[in-house]
Amino acid sequence: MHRTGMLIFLAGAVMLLTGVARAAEPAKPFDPQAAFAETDTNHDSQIDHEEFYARMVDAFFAADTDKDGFLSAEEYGKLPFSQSLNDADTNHDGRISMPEFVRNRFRQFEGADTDHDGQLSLDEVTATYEERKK
Ligand SMILES: [Ca+2]
Ligand SMILES: [Ca+2]
Ligand SMILES: [Ca+2]
Repeated sequence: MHRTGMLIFLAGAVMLLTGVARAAEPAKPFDPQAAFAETDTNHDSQIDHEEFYARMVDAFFAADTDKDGFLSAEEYGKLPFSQSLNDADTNHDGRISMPEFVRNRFRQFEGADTDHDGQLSLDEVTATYEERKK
């Protein structure tokens, strides 16, 4: 009994802390150019697999607002480049796990890499974003 109460208390405390951290960052509309600059951590004007993976992990945790380790349809739908949930939900449990998310986004990476050099240029990213918006 006590143990359960403590766990609920801890979960509440964690949510409170992440909520406070989140409130410090103002919500802004998705800007492919800004996102590109943030993702290109070594500033070589290309997004390689490693940089992309780091960004996707960050995106997953930021989108998982209830911190249950999965993205619900609603959480997933708020992310840029999200298509239908079914497209990413390979085990069909109605939610997106981190491996499902990363697999889905790497498929998009391959699709966006039109010159097939294994990296994304800003042109490749913006072209894909403009394409998706239509
Ligand atoms: Ca880079
Ligand atoms: Ca799933
Ligand atoms: Ca490329």
